[in-house]
Amino acid sequence: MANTLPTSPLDPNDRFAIVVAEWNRSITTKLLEGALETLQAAGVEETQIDVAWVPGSWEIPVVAQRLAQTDKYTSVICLGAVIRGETTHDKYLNQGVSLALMELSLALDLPILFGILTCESMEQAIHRAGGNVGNKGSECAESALKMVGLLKNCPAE
Ligand code: RBF
Repeated sequence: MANTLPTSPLDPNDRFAIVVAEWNRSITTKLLEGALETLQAAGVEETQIDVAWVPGSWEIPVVAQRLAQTDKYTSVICLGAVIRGETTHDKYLNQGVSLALMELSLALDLPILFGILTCESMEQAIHRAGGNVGNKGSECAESALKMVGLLKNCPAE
């Protein structure tokens, strides 16, 4: 029988940082609300959560990196909404930010969650920020909780 690595329960010392972009604030506020509700429903106290607002999604990685490097947080949740415009700006934003966050997560061995919507339209974003496709901020927080619990049982080395 294969051995399934267990998931540890939350610890009062677990701390969560949320980095959220102001750009498309009507969407990102909902993503943040979803993330906060999910963390708190799982038993995370407000005092265990720090939120940092950045101007746009492009600025998320540097702040996520700064927070992740402190060793103060068990997870960093990144929230933003990139919506395609008339130019290819969104492509560079999405590629740059997604790659930076993945590299950061691997380099620091920390769950850094990618909760940045990459939408074709505002309508798509509304659906994913508490609309008929759920709340991706909330789903991102659920993933953070699972990763925090699992990594405690993944052998290091
Ligand atoms: N930031 C976002 O988080 N979502 C966007 O959809 C978005 N679109 C942008 C479109 C243009 C043309 C520009 C110049 C910036 C946009 N930004 C967006 C802001 C970006 O993340 C960053 O804050 C600025 O480029 C300053 O570095």
